Amino acid sequence: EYGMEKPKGYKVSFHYNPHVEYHHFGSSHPMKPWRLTLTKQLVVAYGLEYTMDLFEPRPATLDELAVFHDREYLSYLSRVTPQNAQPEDASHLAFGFGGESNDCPVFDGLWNYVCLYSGASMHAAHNLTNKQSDIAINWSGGLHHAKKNLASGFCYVNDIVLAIQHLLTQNQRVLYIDIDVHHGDGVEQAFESTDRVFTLSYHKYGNDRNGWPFFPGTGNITDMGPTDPTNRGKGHTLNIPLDDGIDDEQYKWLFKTITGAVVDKYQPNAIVLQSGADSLGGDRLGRFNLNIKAHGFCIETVKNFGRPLLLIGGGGYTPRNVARTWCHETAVCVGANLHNNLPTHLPYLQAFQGEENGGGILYPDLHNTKRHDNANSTSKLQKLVSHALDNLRYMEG
Ligand code: TV1
Ligand code: CA
Ligand code: ZN
Repeated sequence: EYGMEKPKGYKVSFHYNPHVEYHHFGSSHPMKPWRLTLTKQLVVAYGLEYTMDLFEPRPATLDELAVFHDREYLSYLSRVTPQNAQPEDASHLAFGFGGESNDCPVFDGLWNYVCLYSGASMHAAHNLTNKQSDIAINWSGGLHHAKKNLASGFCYVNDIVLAIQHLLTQNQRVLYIDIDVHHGDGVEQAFESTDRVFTLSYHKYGNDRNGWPFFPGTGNITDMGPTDPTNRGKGHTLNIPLDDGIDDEQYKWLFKTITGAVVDKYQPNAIVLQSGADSLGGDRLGRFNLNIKAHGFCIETVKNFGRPLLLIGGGGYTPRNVARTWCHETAVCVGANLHNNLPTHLPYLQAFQGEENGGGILYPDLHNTKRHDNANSTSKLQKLVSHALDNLRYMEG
């Protein structure tokens, strides 16, 4: 109990197909797959590749994606190209492509891109079920908004749902935790009617001063999934709505308290952790004020529960800080400490030089890069925690 024993060494695997990097959503689109290039470069430069098993997974097949998604949707997704797309077409819009926001554009190689990131999450899940790994990592996945017949919020195929479905073949109970700044609505919805998956999402919730909800607009504390007592999924959804500017100490306390209570009560056989890096301070789309080590504290906390862990990426729109965070979290998994000075043999070191904040270092102070005043008072957070713990009582039965 008090740290007399040697810390357990975990077997960690890294699942990554470098072809994902070559895909572009469009120059003005905030989702930049090249943040994955930067992440891999940092991981290699720090020598972390020698501490894990590396895999280059093949793309998923249409049949594999059809375990969750509708075939009509997949058939459209697999055929649509920038050349043949009919932006005004009713099914194009109904499947979530294009539209006014253009959150989900049709770009060259789209089908290949979705098969690559999904294949990596499924391969990682396989490694956990054959017990080849204790922790399996796929930074290219985590696309939590996709629905079975709908692209939404930069997500076309829900690799998380597919990975959890695989884990359910060998595990009675899977816990899903989501620290992306956005609500993990697609995963929540996919498993709303089962007690074999518990979904827990921390996110920004609420309207801006013009009355627009923060995307996707769902996930209030009272949003607990089905309320019908005959529904097996009742009480197996927990949402933690947060306000702008939450800081390291608040988030760490909240995360430890609530996640700890969920694990105690639910006793999951495996955990899936979506580690969206848009909850960092200074993110282009996010509103929180977290530093890299506070974000990494969540990964460390979950690792210490000692259950098979699938760690996946997600959002993150300030590419260098995304790479820093996911490199740090890879190190957390293998139990390594990284030097704050970036390795001098880093091929992309130039990319990390001369930044306004944090040039040449791994752990810049992100608090002041883009100020969001902290609208989370201690008393509001205390009420939120007691409401959350109260919600857990609906789980039984
Ligand atoms: C094209 C070009 C698309 C520039 C989208 C920001 C863009 C956004 C763009 C954008 C943008 C959103 C909405 C509005 C709903 C729409 C990976 C009423 C500068 C997991 C997805 C956020 C987050 C979607 C994904 C959101 C994830 N924000 N520039 N779009 N309509 N969409 O608000 O959870 O991180 O912003
Ligand atoms: Ca979230
Ligand atoms: Zn997000």
